[in-house]
Amino acid sequence: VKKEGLDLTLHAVLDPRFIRGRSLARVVRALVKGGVTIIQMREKDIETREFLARALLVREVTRKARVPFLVNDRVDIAIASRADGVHLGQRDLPAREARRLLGPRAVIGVSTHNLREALKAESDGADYAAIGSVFATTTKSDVTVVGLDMIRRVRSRLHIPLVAIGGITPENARSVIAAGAEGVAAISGLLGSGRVVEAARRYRQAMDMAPNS
Ligand code: TZP
Ligand code: MG
Repeated sequence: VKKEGLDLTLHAVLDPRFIRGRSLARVVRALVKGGVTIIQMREKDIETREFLARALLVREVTRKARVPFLVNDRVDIAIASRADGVHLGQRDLPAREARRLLGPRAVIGVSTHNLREALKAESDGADYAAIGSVFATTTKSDVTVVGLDMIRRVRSRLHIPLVAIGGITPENARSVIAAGAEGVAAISGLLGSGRVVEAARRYRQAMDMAPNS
């Protein structure tokens, strides 16, 4: 997948707590069918071998669907699974180091919470910054809610695309885009119900109707 054409509209984060007993491949196929434009795999409590096995499975499905596949935190898993790139937190490998390891074609995103972190991600060579938590969420513990104002503030100073995360629903997605985000990322809103295709379609409809899309 070429970065120039990278579509950040709807970023699905696969969190195992929201997959539970379901088949990972089926969930990914449903997300793709519903119109997500990026799939990111987030595994916090898993051994490396198992992470790689699951990543290879997601890689297989996303390759066929031509949807970019990113691995959260783990540059090694991204390389081994032939992912398109990584999504890094503030305590993970710095984007600059990830870029050295992955090369110019890899997609590198960084989680940020304020203008300073977003500008640092940009100067480190990230392709996009995620900003959050925009709204309240119970999916991640101890998050700081930054609100729509933070999107406006960061957007006015940042040159790379901005993705909003945290409590984003089809209902509030429009406000996030209006504030300046290029796309949205979601976990519970996409995976929290048994109807993943429909959930993704609702987000897509909201995004397609949003002001600067
Ligand atoms: N980073 C900031 S908020 C968040 C992450 C990973 C959780 C987003 O989950 P949800 O269910 O879309 O609010
Ligand atoms: Mg991380």
